[in-house]
Amino acid sequence: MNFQTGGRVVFFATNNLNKFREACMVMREFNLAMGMLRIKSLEIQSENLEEIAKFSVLNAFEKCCIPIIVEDAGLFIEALNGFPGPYASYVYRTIGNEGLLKLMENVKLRKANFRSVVAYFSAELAAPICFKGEVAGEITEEVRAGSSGFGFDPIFRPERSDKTFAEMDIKEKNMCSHRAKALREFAKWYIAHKRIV
Ligand code: ITT
Repeated sequence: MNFQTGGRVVFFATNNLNKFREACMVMREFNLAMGMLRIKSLEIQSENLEEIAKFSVLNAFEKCCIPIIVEDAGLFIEALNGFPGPYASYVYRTIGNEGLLKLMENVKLRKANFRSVVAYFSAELAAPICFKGEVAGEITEEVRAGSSGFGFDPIFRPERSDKTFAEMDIKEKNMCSHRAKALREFAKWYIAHKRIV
């Protein structure tokens, strides 16, 4: 692979193709391209998404030695005191959407939010830099899968929308998603920092 890209290609260490597709579309808004690096970066257990993302990006950088981002997301459900939070991946794999809906049976307060932290690291930096995004919404009463999305998308309906994330296409999800917001903050910083347009 040729890494002489003049900084116009941002490399994203992830194994999640859905996250990568969403990120590519956001980067295009800024005239940046994105490359996917399927590096299995270590994830620490922590209640803090920023801590997890910082650790992961340093670990990814050690493996690839090029400027790199990682993104860590969590779903925080108010009535469950923030569960599953940063443990979203494990909870999705174990009890899944149906299991979460079961935990929410007869629960009237269905407020939840998705949070995202993008962490960037390159050799020029002393420490990773983080960018955050958040979207408020609620957990639906049933799975509303639509034709798009992944993970908890079929049970999360963002505020001011009739649709779940899974009922939206990527463009629509990116208009309000936690990930798109964090990535836009990153892209603005990156362009200013790299002095590219
Ligand atoms: P990486 O390789 O990038 O770490 P991952 O799938 O492990 O991919 P995260 O740790 O960020 O990604 O997210 C954990 C899980 O949370 C993810 O597997 C989904 O089940 C869920 N999730 C994250 N972002 C989501 C989103 O935008 N919509 C729905 N579910 C999401």
